[in-house]
Amino acid sequence: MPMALILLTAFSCKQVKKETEEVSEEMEEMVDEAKEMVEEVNVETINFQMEPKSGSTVTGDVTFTEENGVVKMKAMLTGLTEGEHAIHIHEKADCSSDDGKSTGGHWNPTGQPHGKWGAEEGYHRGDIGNFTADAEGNATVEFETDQWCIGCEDETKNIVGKAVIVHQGVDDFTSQPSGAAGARVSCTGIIQ
Ligand SMILES: [Cu+2]
Repeated sequence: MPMALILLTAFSCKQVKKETEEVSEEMEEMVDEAKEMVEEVNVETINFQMEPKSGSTVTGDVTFTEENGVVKMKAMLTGLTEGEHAIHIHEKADCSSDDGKSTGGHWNPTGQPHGKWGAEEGYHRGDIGNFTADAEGNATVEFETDQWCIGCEDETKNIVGKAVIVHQGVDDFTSQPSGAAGARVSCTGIIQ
């Protein structure tokens, strides 16, 4: 083989190898991009403004985000009295009445007794619990669970069509069926 041909062969082999590497890098990038797109599609976020009830001034902003089978709730509330208050999911997305009672009782699709979230004796799927408002009447409530979903087929998990209710009082986790948490001071329907 003449020297020039040997060199040329060696060069083109190198070139092919380099191109192959470039192509596989490009493919990896495309796969990563596709994965990111799928993740974005799987994240669902819904947001609501809470309205005052029972003569209160309690308003707020509630966001539910579902990602990988877990729903996170974040409620930012203002206009509360300082101290502890209950927050629940109630069964109907109807905040039309002045006292918030148009939302019905606690959302309890599994027919359990009222209780503290996670209690062995049972609890409602809407039994979020209590939170504390500061001296300015503000509170941020964060909660997450895989026992809820946003708009899925499983009616024991689907929070759409229900309501978020903030109470003036504290949930004692024992009084049936509502925890004796007093007046409903803020309300929003969870409507997709
Ligand atoms: Cu309640």
